[in-house]
Amino acid sequence: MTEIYPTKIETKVIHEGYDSEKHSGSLAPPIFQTSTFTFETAEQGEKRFAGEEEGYIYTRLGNPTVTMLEERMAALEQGEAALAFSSGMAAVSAILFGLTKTGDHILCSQGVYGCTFGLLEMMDQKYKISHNFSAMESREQLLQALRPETACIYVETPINPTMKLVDLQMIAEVGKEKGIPVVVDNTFCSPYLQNPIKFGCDAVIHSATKYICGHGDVIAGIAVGRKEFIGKIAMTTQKDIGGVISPFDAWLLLRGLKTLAVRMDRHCDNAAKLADYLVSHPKVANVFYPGDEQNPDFQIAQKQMRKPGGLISFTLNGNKATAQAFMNELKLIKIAVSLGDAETLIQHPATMTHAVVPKESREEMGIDDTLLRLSVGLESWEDIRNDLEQAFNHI
Ligand code: LCS
Repeated sequence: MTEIYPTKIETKVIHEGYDSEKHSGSLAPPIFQTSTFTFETAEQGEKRFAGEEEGYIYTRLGNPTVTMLEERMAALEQGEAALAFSSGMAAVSAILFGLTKTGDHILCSQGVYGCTFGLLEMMDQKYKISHNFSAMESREQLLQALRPETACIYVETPINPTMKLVDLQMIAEVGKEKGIPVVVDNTFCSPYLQNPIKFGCDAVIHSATKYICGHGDVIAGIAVGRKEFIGKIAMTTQKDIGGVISPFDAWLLLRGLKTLAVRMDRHCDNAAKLADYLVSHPKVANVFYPGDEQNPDFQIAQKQMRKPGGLISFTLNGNKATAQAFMNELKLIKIAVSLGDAETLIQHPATMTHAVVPKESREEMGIDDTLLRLSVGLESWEDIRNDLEQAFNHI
């Protein structure tokens, strides 16, 4: 189908990976709600297990509805192959365990999602796979942070929740020179805003729970990369640890993806207006938004992101109690973790998503006690602003 027409991402999110002609003309993809697949003969079963014949075996090893999602995601991220998981963390852990062994080292961006931090700590304590963090602000700084045993460069950009950026092209070039795979968690952008593989990175991870789903009703993850690498993950960490997605959740993601482009445009337009509002608000100390021309990462955003995204972090003049009081005054905006939903959500990273990170490490990452993260939703931006305004008036 790719050869016939869909070339632009707005079209691919709707059509890629599904051909209604092969499914009785059903416009919506069927849900293959089955755990296993029958073989015509014992010999056919033997061949499928031996990898000598194409075909499904058991849903932990593959399922047609899941394949549709994987093909769509591979195309959207400009990768060769994709794998769907039961959560973003299942994807992160499958890739990190797949790339490392005892004695190896992982070099991370200056900040990662709290549970990724927890996973890295566990890998260090239980399996002696070490890690450290680098701001990766220049080629020299990155080269200095690498070790002979570095087996993976792991990057979030924008970083959750500080919104700092990492130059993907620079990292990919260093990774290639040194023969170290570069893995990018692209959750904050979705494939509509940023495609790390295009810049030379090796693999992309998503918490599909967020923009890919878009409706706050699924927990899921995706990994995209070269066919050989993804095939190896499928047959090792994914198959044997088993964090696979259900066919129904894969179907919900296929449905959510159809509106990804229009949703992202609205998230981004709303966020740009609200960032302007927050920057000029006297009760706001700092705004962290890659579309702000004063942001030190503005040039990187221009280079690698289609638009600056739907997330804004900001600090308040005051302390933790001020931040919590502000949240408690909000009426339309919901206090919740997660992001990328239709509803505008606000959370307090120091006590929520990044509470597992020790205070000292949180401060190194730039997570202040007054830092709030706003996931701008699809509502009228004026209604969101009015809610923020009335809450500011109460603190
Ligand atoms: N990577 C990033 C950048 C994330 O933000 C998250 C979840 C994950 C991976 C893990 O994905 P999950 O297993 O939850 O699908 N981030 C969350 C957040 O910021 N608030 O709640 C969850």
